[in-house]
Amino acid sequence: MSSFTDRRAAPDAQSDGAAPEFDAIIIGAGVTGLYQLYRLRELGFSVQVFEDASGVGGTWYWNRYPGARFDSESYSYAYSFSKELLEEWDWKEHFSGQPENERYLNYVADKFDLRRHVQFNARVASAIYDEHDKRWEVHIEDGRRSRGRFLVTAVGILSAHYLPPFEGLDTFQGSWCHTGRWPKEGMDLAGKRVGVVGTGASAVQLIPEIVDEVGQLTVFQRTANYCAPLRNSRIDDEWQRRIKAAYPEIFRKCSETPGAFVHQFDPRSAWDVSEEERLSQYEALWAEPGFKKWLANFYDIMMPGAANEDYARFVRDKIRARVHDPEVAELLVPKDHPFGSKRLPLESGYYDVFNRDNVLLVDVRTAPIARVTPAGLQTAAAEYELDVIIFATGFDAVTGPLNRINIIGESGLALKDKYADGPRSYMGIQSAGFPNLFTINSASVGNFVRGSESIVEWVTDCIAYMREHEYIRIQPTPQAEDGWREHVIEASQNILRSQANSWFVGANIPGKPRMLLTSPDSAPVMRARRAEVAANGYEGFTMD
Ligand code: N01
Repeated sequence: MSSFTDRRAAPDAQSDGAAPEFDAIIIGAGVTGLYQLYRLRELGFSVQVFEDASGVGGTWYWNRYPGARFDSESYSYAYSFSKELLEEWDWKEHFSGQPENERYLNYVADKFDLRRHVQFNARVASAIYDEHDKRWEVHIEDGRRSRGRFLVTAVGILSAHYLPPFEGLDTFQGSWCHTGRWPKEGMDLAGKRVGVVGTGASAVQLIPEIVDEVGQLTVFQRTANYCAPLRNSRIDDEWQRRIKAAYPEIFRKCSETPGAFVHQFDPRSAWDVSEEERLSQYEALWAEPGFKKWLANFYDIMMPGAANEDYARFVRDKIRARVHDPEVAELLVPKDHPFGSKRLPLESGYYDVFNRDNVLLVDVRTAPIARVTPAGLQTAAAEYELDVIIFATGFDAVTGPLNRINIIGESGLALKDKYADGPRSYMGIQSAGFPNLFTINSASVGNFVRGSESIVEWVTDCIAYMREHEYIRIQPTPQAEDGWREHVIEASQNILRSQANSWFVGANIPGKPRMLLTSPDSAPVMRARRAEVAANGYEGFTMD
């Protein structure tokens, strides 16, 4: 089968000093990278994947903190491309945990013989576009190099972990880690005085899992979150049969919903029904597992306005009812952002933790963390002695993992300079001046697996189209890119995801420009938009 490389340098050419050549280089062997590799290889392209970790899995490799698990139904997070895989794999829990998710991705890598295309422990330092040869040259930190006609960054949206630059961390006498870089060998927490900084989805999963093991737990909270019960359970044989029979229906449902989740909004407004009926629906959904209470509720709850605030009141009361000490309860009740404006953490015993004698909640909004000391953490009000500090402080989302690689396009333009005022791309997929670079991590919406599958398929079709028509270079026109940026800025003004200071808009990272980092459009709209662009001969892109 013909490919784009002319084989001047065969894939094993490293020994004579020349960089091996491939049709495509993929950065990342997580959910998206593995599928992109599978698809391109299926079409006969030569592909090299570079992965920083020692194994596959991406998010599910790095986030091995106790309690890490899917917050969407496991079966809605499965790859849909292989009926055989769907048939073979038994999800053990409705919301599957990190160890099983990592096992699943390893199973996929083995089943489809993907591993031999992946170089592990290979952190990409830079990717430089060679304008003369029209190829990307990728440099690994340890000196390895490879060249590819196409470069696909499957680096995830929440992979660049963020550690606030607290002074004094190097003086701390205890041990510390970030949830997104939890050590493979685990952390020794038994009987220790443990501090957790942050109360986002990671901390909300972690805290109830470790509370029995630690001696004393101190939670440093800057912003209270709305959290709802996960209600996880094992999948029994009968459920397993039902899931397997329902896969086509599950994927069809996901393809129709705004966030590609399995739940569909109630088409009624919260005000279409009586107060009694409204409350009864709130209660009924609250008793259900997963995101139903968020994504199967009255449609206007997920829009800024009165219905959203009505539901926020309901959730606040649910929190108050769980926490015995009214002062602690009030601290845990969010009041400064709308419900659903951040990704809703799903909890399993989170609020009950704060009823225990060995748990202390520290408000670092009124008395911020000033520094790390040799003995613990110093806030503006007091010093807290700790043996272990766990930073559950989030991620430099979407653009962070790209900016940590030195990506240089045409005329020496650095992607991080181009992104200095927020991302500049066409549909999140490509950026002008960076030919043949597909930033697929930036284009996903909602349920990550569902979202990324369709992007991978679009990129694969695009590369196949180029081969068929003998094009060797694609990039968006500056006009298409400007139009997309204007659209993102305008359309994101009035959606919930822009209303809080979260990673959605880069507001969790000091100094990062505030802009919606993913598409403001729903998953079906994005899919239709991409399909139309392709059907019109890749309108908005130039190919030569
Ligand atoms: O990170 P976060 P996360 N001083 O950014 C606090 C996905 N996810 O890792 O809110 C004190 O939400 C910060 O405080 P504030 C999911 O999409 C999915 O928890 O900025 N505190 C906040 O409390 C999620 O949205 C699953 O005021 C500081 C916390 O650190 C995304 O990952 C599970 C601070 C960071 O919360 C990120 O979640 C877990 C400072 N200087 C995560 N700096 C699933 O279930 C930061 N904080 C699939």
